[in-house]
Amino acid sequence: KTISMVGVPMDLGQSRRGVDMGPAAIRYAGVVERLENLGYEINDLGNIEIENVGKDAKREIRNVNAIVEVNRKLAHTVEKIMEEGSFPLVLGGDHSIAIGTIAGVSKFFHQLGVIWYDAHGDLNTPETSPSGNIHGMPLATSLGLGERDLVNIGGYAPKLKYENIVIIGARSLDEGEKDLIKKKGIKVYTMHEVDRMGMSAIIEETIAYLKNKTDGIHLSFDLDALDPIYAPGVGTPVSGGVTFRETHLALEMLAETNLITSAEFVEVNPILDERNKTGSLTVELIGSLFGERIL
Ligand code: DIR
Ligand code: MN
Ligand code: MN
Ligand code: MN
Repeated sequence: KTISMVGVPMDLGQSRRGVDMGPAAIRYAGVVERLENLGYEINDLGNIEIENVGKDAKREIRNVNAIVEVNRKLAHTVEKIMEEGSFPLVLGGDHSIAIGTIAGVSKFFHQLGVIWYDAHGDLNTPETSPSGNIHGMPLATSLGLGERDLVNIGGYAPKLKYENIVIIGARSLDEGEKDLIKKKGIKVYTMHEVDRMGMSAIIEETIAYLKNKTDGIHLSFDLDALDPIYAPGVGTPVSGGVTFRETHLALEMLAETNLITSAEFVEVNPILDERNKTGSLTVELIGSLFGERIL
Protein backbone atom coordinates (compact mmCIF):
# COMPACT_ATOMS: atom_id res chain seq x y z
CA LYS A 1 0.00 0.00 0.00
CA THR A 2 1.34 3.39 -0.99
CA ILE A 3 0.79 6.65 0.85
CA SER A 4 1.37 9.91 -1.02
CA MET A 5 2.15 12.76 1.32
CA VAL A 6 1.86 16.44 0.44
CA GLY A 7 2.57 19.44 2.66
CA VAL A 8 0.65 22.69 2.43
CA PRO A 9 2.61 25.48 4.17
CA MET A 10 -0.43 27.72 4.42
CA ASP A 11 -0.98 30.32 7.14
CA LEU A 12 -3.33 32.71 5.36
CA GLY A 13 -6.51 31.17 6.76
CA GLN A 14 -5.95 32.47 10.28
CA SER A 15 -4.11 35.16 12.21
CA ARG A 16 -1.15 33.51 13.98
CA ARG A 17 2.12 33.24 12.08
CA GLY A 18 4.02 29.96 12.10
CA VAL A 19 1.46 27.36 11.06
CA ASP A 20 3.05 27.47 7.58
CA MET A 21 5.95 25.58 9.19
CA GLY A 22 3.66 22.73 10.23
CA PRO A 23 4.65 20.37 7.40
CA ALA A 24 8.35 20.79 8.24
CA ALA A 25 7.70 20.16 11.94
CA ILE A 26 5.81 16.96 11.15
CA ARG A 27 8.52 15.77 8.76
CA TYR A 28 11.28 16.53 11.29
CA ALA A 29 9.37 14.48 13.86
CA GLY A 30 9.88 11.48 11.56
CA VAL A 31 6.61 10.84 9.79
CA VAL A 32 8.19 9.09 6.79
CA GLU A 33 10.24 6.67 8.94
CA ARG A 34 7.23 5.99 11.15
CA LEU A 35 5.10 4.94 8.20
CA GLU A 36 7.90 3.00 6.52
CA ASN A 37 8.31 0.99 9.73
CA LEU A 38 4.66 0.01 9.38
CA GLY A 39 5.40 -1.42 5.94
CA TYR A 40 4.09 1.35 3.73
CA GLU A 41 5.73 2.81 0.71
CA ILE A 42 5.82 6.59 1.17
CA ASN A 43 5.84 8.97 -1.71
CA ASP A 44 6.66 12.42 -0.28
CA LEU A 45 5.58 14.90 -2.94
CA GLY A 46 6.99 17.85 -1.01
CA ASN A 47 5.04 21.04 -0.45
CA ILE A 48 2.48 22.90 -2.51
CA GLU A 49 3.93 26.25 -3.47
CA ILE A 50 2.27 29.20 -1.78
CA GLU A 51 2.77 32.26 -3.90
CA ASN A 52 3.16 35.62 -2.29
CA VAL A 53 0.11 37.17 -3.85
CA GLY A 54 -0.14 39.97 -1.33
CA LYS A 55 -2.64 39.98 1.44
CA ASP A 56 -6.04 41.29 0.39
CA ALA A 57 -6.72 42.18 4.01
CA LYS A 58 -9.40 44.69 3.23
CA ARG A 59 -11.92 42.01 2.38
CA GLU A 60 -14.08 40.59 5.13
CA ILE A 61 -12.78 37.13 4.34
CA ARG A 62 -9.09 37.47 4.81
CA ASN A 63 -6.72 36.44 1.95
CA VAL A 64 -9.46 34.79 -0.05
CA ASN A 65 -7.75 35.08 -3.44
CA ALA A 66 -4.53 33.42 -2.31
CA ILE A 67 -6.45 30.70 -0.49
CA VAL A 68 -8.49 29.92 -3.59
CA GLU A 69 -5.28 29.62 -5.62
CA VAL A 70 -3.56 27.25 -3.17
CA ASN A 71 -6.64 25.07 -2.77
CA ARG A 72 -6.99 24.72 -6.54
CA LYS A 73 -3.44 23.40 -6.71
CA LEU A 74 -3.98 21.11 -3.74
CA ALA A 75 -7.22 19.72 -5.21
CA HIS A 76 -5.37 18.94 -8.43
CA THR A 77 -2.52 17.21 -6.57
CA VAL A 78 -4.92 15.14 -4.45
CA GLU A 79 -6.84 14.15 -7.56
CA LYS A 80 -3.65 12.86 -9.18
CA ILE A 81 -2.79 10.87 -6.04
CA MET A 82 -6.24 9.28 -6.14
CA GLU A 83 -5.88 8.47 -9.84
CA GLU A 84 -2.68 6.59 -9.05
CA GLY A 85 -4.53 4.53 -6.44
CA SER A 86 -2.43 5.92 -3.61
CA PHE A 87 -3.66 7.18 -0.22
CA PRO A 88 -3.58 11.01 0.07
CA LEU A 89 -2.06 12.22 3.35
CA VAL A 90 -2.07 16.03 3.57
CA LEU A 91 -0.02 17.96 6.14
CA GLY A 92 -1.04 21.51 7.12
CA GLY A 93 -0.93 24.34 7.31
CA ASP A 94 -4.11 25.89 8.63
CA HIS A 95 -7.47 24.17 8.23
CA SER A 96 -8.48 26.21 5.16
CA ILE A 97 -6.61 23.57 3.12
CA ALA A 98 -9.38 21.05 3.82
CA ILE A 99 -11.28 22.82 1.03
CA GLY A 100 -8.72 21.63 -1.51
CA THR A 101 -8.24 18.14 -0.09
CA ILE A 102 -11.98 17.49 -0.08
CA ALA A 103 -12.38 18.99 -3.57
CA GLY A 104 -9.79 16.46 -4.77
CA VAL A 105 -11.14 13.33 -3.12
CA SER A 106 -14.82 14.06 -3.63
CA LYS A 107 -14.34 13.63 -7.40
CA PHE A 108 -13.84 9.94 -6.68
CA PHE A 109 -16.47 9.49 -3.98
CA HIS A 110 -19.90 10.87 -4.76
CA GLN A 111 -21.08 9.96 -1.27
CA LEU A 112 -17.97 11.10 0.56
CA GLY A 113 -18.12 10.80 4.35
CA VAL A 114 -16.08 13.15 6.51
CA ILE A 115 -14.98 12.82 10.11
CA TRP A 116 -14.11 16.31 11.38
CA TYR A 117 -12.00 15.94 14.54
CA ASP A 118 -11.78 19.50 15.89
CA ALA A 119 -12.49 21.78 18.85
CA HIS A 120 -14.37 23.91 16.34
CA GLY A 121 -17.12 23.30 13.80
CA ASP A 122 -15.46 25.13 10.89
CA LEU A 123 -19.02 25.75 9.70
CA ASN A 124 -18.82 29.53 9.41
CA THR A 125 -19.65 31.48 6.28
CA PRO A 126 -18.45 35.03 5.55
CA GLU A 127 -21.80 36.15 7.00
CA THR A 128 -21.56 34.25 10.29
CA SER A 129 -17.79 34.36 10.86
CA PRO A 130 -16.77 36.47 13.84
CA SER A 131 -13.11 36.47 12.70
CA GLY A 132 -13.13 36.60 8.90
CA ASN A 133 -10.63 33.72 8.99
CA ILE A 134 -11.17 31.09 6.33
CA HIS A 135 -9.83 28.29 8.55
CA GLY A 136 -13.16 28.60 10.38
CA MET A 137 -15.09 27.97 7.13
CA PRO A 138 -13.83 24.84 5.30
CA LEU A 139 -16.61 22.45 6.32
CA ALA A 140 -19.31 24.98 5.38
CA THR A 141 -17.48 25.64 2.10
CA SER A 142 -17.43 21.93 1.26
CA LEU A 143 -21.18 21.80 1.97
CA GLY A 144 -21.65 24.53 -0.65
CA LEU A 145 -22.04 27.53 1.64
CA GLY A 146 -20.20 30.85 1.44
CA GLU A 147 -17.84 32.56 -0.97
CA ARG A 148 -18.47 31.32 -4.52
CA ASP A 149 -14.82 31.12 -5.60
CA LEU A 150 -14.05 28.84 -2.65
CA VAL A 151 -17.23 26.79 -2.95
CA ASN A 152 -16.65 26.14 -6.67
CA ILE A 153 -13.06 24.90 -6.47
CA GLY A 154 -12.82 21.80 -8.64
CA GLY A 155 -15.65 23.07 -10.81
CA TYR A 156 -18.60 21.67 -8.90
CA ALA A 157 -20.46 22.06 -5.61
CA PRO A 158 -21.36 20.91 -3.06
CA LYS A 159 -18.71 18.30 -2.29
CA LEU A 160 -20.48 16.92 0.77
CA LYS A 161 -23.94 16.13 2.08
CA TYR A 162 -25.03 17.16 5.55
CA GLU A 163 -25.91 13.59 6.50
CA ASN A 164 -22.44 12.31 5.57
CA ILE A 165 -20.43 14.31 8.10
CA VAL A 166 -19.57 13.73 11.76
CA ILE A 167 -17.87 16.29 14.00
CA ILE A 168 -15.98 15.00 17.05
CA GLY A 169 -14.46 17.05 19.90
CA ALA A 170 -16.38 20.30 19.44
CA ARG A 171 -16.36 22.76 22.34
CA SER A 172 -16.15 26.18 20.66
CA LEU A 173 -19.02 26.81 18.26
CA ASP A 174 -20.11 30.23 17.01
CA GLU A 175 -23.80 31.20 16.96
CA GLY A 176 -24.19 30.75 13.21
CA GLU A 177 -22.55 27.34 13.43
CA LYS A 178 -24.93 26.22 16.17
CA ASP A 179 -27.90 27.38 14.09
CA LEU A 180 -26.68 25.46 11.04
CA ILE A 181 -26.05 22.29 13.08
CA LYS A 182 -29.59 22.41 14.47
CA LYS A 183 -31.25 23.37 11.20
CA LYS A 184 -29.53 20.62 9.19
CA GLY A 185 -29.31 17.98 11.92
CA ILE A 186 -25.54 17.63 11.54
CA LYS A 187 -24.11 14.79 13.65
CA VAL A 188 -21.88 16.36 16.32
CA TYR A 189 -20.19 14.69 19.29
CA THR A 190 -19.26 17.63 21.49
CA MET A 191 -17.03 17.24 24.55
CA HIS A 192 -20.22 16.58 26.50
CA GLU A 193 -20.75 13.38 24.51
CA VAL A 194 -17.04 12.49 24.69
CA ASP A 195 -17.25 12.65 28.51
CA ARG A 196 -20.59 10.95 28.72
CA MET A 197 -20.34 8.14 26.16
CA GLY A 198 -16.61 7.61 25.89
CA MET A 199 -14.61 7.67 22.68
CA SER A 200 -15.09 3.98 21.99
CA ALA A 201 -18.89 4.30 21.69
CA ILE A 202 -18.53 7.48 19.66
CA ILE A 203 -16.33 5.84 17.04
CA GLU A 204 -18.58 2.79 16.88
CA GLU A 205 -21.60 5.04 16.34
CA THR A 206 -19.74 7.17 13.81
CA ILE A 207 -18.82 4.13 11.73
CA ALA A 208 -22.35 2.73 11.95
CA TYR A 209 -23.72 6.14 10.90
CA LEU A 210 -21.41 6.53 7.87
CA LYS A 211 -20.61 3.01 6.74
CA ASN A 212 -23.53 2.07 4.52
CA LYS A 213 -24.31 5.44 2.97
CA THR A 214 -20.79 6.55 2.03
CA ASP A 215 -18.30 5.26 -0.56
CA GLY A 216 -15.21 6.77 1.06
CA ILE A 217 -14.38 8.54 4.33
CA HIS A 218 -12.02 11.48 4.70
CA LEU A 219 -10.51 12.22 8.12
CA SER A 220 -9.94 15.94 8.68
CA PHE A 221 -7.89 16.15 11.84
CA ASP A 222 -7.34 19.53 13.54
CA LEU A 223 -4.74 19.16 16.30
CA ASP A 224 -6.67 21.68 18.43
CA ALA A 225 -9.26 18.92 19.08
CA LEU A 226 -6.82 17.63 21.67
CA ASP A 227 -6.52 19.39 24.99
CA PRO A 228 -3.75 22.03 24.85
CA ILE A 229 -1.94 20.03 27.56
CA TYR A 230 -1.13 17.51 24.82
CA ALA A 231 -1.14 19.82 21.79
CA PRO A 232 0.11 23.27 22.81
CA GLY A 233 1.37 24.14 19.31
CA VAL A 234 -1.90 25.29 17.77
CA GLY A 235 -3.18 28.77 16.93
CA THR A 236 -6.58 28.57 18.62
CA PRO A 237 -6.25 26.34 21.70
CA VAL A 238 -9.42 25.60 23.68
CA SER A 239 -9.18 23.97 27.11
CA GLY A 240 -11.26 20.96 28.04
CA GLY A 241 -10.26 18.94 25.00
CA VAL A 242 -9.92 15.32 23.98
CA THR A 243 -7.09 13.43 25.67
CA PHE A 244 -4.02 11.75 24.20
CA ARG A 245 -5.38 8.27 24.97
CA GLU A 246 -8.89 8.96 23.69
CA THR A 247 -7.42 10.22 20.43
CA HIS A 248 -5.12 7.24 19.96
CA LEU A 249 -8.08 4.97 20.63
CA ALA A 250 -10.20 6.80 18.06
CA LEU A 251 -7.52 6.47 15.40
CA GLU A 252 -6.74 2.83 16.25
CA MET A 253 -10.43 2.01 15.92
CA LEU A 254 -10.64 3.85 12.59
CA ALA A 255 -7.59 1.90 11.38
CA GLU A 256 -9.33 -1.38 12.24
CA THR A 257 -12.29 -0.52 10.03
CA ASN A 258 -10.16 0.06 6.94
CA LEU A 259 -12.73 2.63 5.82
CA ILE A 260 -10.60 5.78 5.83
CA THR A 261 -9.66 6.71 2.26
CA SER A 262 -7.80 10.02 2.81
CA ALA A 263 -6.60 12.14 5.73
CA GLU A 264 -5.18 15.50 6.66
CA PHE A 265 -3.52 16.73 9.85
CA VAL A 266 -3.66 20.49 10.28
CA GLU A 267 -3.00 23.52 12.49
CA VAL A 268 0.42 22.42 13.85
CA ASN A 269 2.24 25.67 14.67
CA PRO A 270 5.89 25.08 15.69
CA ILE A 271 6.38 28.69 16.85
CA LEU A 272 3.69 28.23 19.49
CA ASP A 273 4.82 24.70 20.33
CA GLU A 274 7.06 23.30 23.08
CA ARG A 275 10.09 21.61 21.47
CA ASN A 276 7.95 20.16 18.68
CA LYS A 277 5.66 18.35 21.09
CA THR A 278 2.66 18.84 18.81
CA GLY A 279 4.63 17.83 15.71
CA SER A 280 5.75 14.62 17.44
CA LEU A 281 2.22 13.96 18.67
CA THR A 282 0.98 14.31 15.10
CA VAL A 283 3.43 11.67 13.92
CA GLU A 284 2.33 9.29 16.67
CA LEU A 285 -1.30 9.83 15.79
CA ILE A 286 -0.59 9.25 12.10
CA GLY A 287 1.04 5.98 13.20
CA SER A 288 -2.17 4.92 14.95
CA LEU A 289 -4.30 5.84 11.95
CA PHE A 290 -2.14 3.59 9.78
CA GLY A 291 -2.34 0.60 12.06
CA GLU A 292 0.41 0.99 14.65
CA ARG A 293 -0.28 -0.98 17.83
CA ILE A 294 1.42 -1.11 21.26
CA LEU A 295 1.89 -4.87 20.97
C1 DIR B 1 -13.51 30.40 14.88
C2 DIR B 1 -12.23 29.61 15.07
N1 DIR B 1 -14.68 29.54 14.97
C3 DIR B 1 -13.49 31.13 13.55
N2 DIR B 1 -12.15 28.47 14.24
C4 DIR B 1 -11.16 27.57 14.27
O1 DIR B 1 -12.59 31.93 13.36
O2 DIR B 1 -14.37 30.90 12.73
N3 DIR B 1 -11.28 26.44 13.65
N4 DIR B 1 -10.06 27.77 14.94
O3 DIR B 1 -10.47 25.37 13.74
MN1 MN C 1 -10.01 23.93 15.43
MN1 MN D 1 -9.31 26.03 12.49
MN1 MN E 1 -10.41 23.34 12.26
